[in-house]
Amino acid sequence: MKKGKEDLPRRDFMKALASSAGLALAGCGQTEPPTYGHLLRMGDLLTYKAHRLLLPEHALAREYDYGDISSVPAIGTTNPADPARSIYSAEHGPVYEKLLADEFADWKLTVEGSVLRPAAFTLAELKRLPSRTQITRHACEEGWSAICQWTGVPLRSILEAVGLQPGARYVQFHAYDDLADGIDMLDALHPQTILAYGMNGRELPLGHGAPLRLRVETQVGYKSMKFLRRIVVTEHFDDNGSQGAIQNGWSWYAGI
Ligand SMILES: Nc1nc2c(c(=O)[nH]1)N[C@H]1C(S)=C(S)[C@@H](COP(=O)(O)O)O[C@H]1N2
Ligand SMILES: [Mo]
Repeated sequence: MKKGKEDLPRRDFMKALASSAGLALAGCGQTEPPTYGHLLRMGDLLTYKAHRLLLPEHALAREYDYGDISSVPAIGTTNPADPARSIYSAEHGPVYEKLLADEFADWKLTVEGSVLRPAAFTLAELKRLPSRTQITRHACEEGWSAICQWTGVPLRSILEAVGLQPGARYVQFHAYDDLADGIDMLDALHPQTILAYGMNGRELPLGHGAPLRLRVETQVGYKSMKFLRRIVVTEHFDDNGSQGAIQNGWSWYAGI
């Protein structure tokens, strides 16, 4: 029997669809975001492309007034030194415990990868850089939201300080509970994307990611990584293997 269009197996059709969207289905690792080779992630890709197409490059998330500030629960990891937590790193947990005991005097944020001048910043160094304070709504993927004031250094300033290599396209964040996740360069250079060390006018509390957390105001809650230890700039999309936040079934791109 001649193979007509109708006979094209569904799998082949989906493959054709995927490759027409410019995706490599076979093999993982270096596929384009945010499907990383999974057919079921096609919806994520549509959201990503639609946002990138329709929204002005650096459209600002809404900022609120002091009076709007609400209480905010501490969610997920609230102390990376606690082995009883569901996410705990036997390697980084004990390191965090020591840093916490010394009030982060020896803490440093490493910034490396596709950069011209890899560096490590102390908290004092970060606080000496020009800061940004913003009152924004944190929207958790689980359905709650809260309004909070964040103070920190724009990620853009750090990337400018270390200098991006020409092929740099993604920024990956590594935390003390061993979670890892990334964002693209557009979100990384967004003026409201900050590395926050202050919350509601005080030092960032332990449960909320001390001493430094990411705030990505253009995406939902889990993209704002707490307890930062390392930033890696990459040329290719990276799902961060078993440490990747997307292994929980979350979307890599969760724009709002
Ligand atoms: N390192 C790390 N970052 C994290 C998490 C986590 O468990 N570990 N939880 C995420 C989720 S799901 C949310 S909603 C926010 C919660 O931030 P909060 O505890 O300040 O409310 O942090 C995000 N960042
Ligand atoms: Mo969340």
